[in-house]
Amino acid sequence: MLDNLETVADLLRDADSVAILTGAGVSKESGIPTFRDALEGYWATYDPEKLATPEAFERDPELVTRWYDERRMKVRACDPNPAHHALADIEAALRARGRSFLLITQNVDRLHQRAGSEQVVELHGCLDRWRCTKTGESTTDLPAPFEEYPPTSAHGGLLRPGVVWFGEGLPPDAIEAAASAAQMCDLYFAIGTSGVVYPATGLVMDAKRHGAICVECNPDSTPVSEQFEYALRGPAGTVLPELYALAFGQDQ
Ligand code: BV8
Repeated sequence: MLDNLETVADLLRDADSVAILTGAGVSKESGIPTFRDALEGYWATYDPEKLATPEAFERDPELVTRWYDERRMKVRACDPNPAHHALADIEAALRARGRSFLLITQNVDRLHQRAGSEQVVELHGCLDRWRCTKTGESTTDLPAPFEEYPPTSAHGGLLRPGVVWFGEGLPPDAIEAAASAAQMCDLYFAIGTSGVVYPATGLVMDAKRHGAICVECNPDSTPVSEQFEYALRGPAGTVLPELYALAFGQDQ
């Protein structure tokens, strides 16, 4: 058993309000490479942080929309893994006890929602939603895969992915809900995130400033690991089902 797992399970069972930030590591065991894993195949020579920008789209909309459409199709072919299901189970167990819960994700794959998570805030948008650069209208009702690159809307405008690129502001309602949950919670988790992207990574400082106990779940340490009272050093797909069973298993 991992160090700290029983202690964290006790904290989770007794928490009044829980906020959880997830990153690409939670989807790794679904077969989706993490954001900073070396890109595969054709994309191996590209830096995702350079591709995920308005400048890259401006410079080469065909390249960028191909990359995002390949990721959109890859995600559709993948399924939620035990980490996603355990997070949905934890949410249900806390709700059954009248506790508050928010899942704040940086992920753009919607696997949390496909696993049954309901209280989910998407800080960085999602791969299924694309926006017309001419009208600003966004939709998820799209051919999959696109027939042409860059895809265009019915209004003849270029379609761009409905994600937040580097240098773009996060959806105000999303970051406000996330910051409020971090400030109100008494237990905060960061799961499967490398802790390098802001403002998402900064949420742990909000939680700490307001007295929350903070737990990091990641096989590796991160640049913000010292902000966390507890570390669960293992893969989310193993750690989270064990955490759920220890915290709530007997009562279910
Ligand atoms: C903004 C969508 C301002 C696109 C992404 C301070 C304050 C504010 C901004 C900044 C700041 N400092 C710097 C900035 C600028 C920038 C930033 O943070 N740069 C970094 C690189 C230094 N931030 C921004 O630009 C943000 N915008 O602040 O704008 C503003 C305000 C108003 C008006 C205009 C502008 C926008 C950031 C959003 C960028 N978009 N994604 C896409 O997906 O293509 S971010 C991208 O990184 C992904 O969304 C990803 O989710 C996110 C974070 O990465 P991780 O999820 O952590 O994934 P990663 O691969 O890095 O790590 C995976 C981890 O999992 C690893 O630690 C690994 O050990 C672990 N792991 C592996 N296997 C497992 C596992 N864990 C558990 N279980 C396993 N099995």
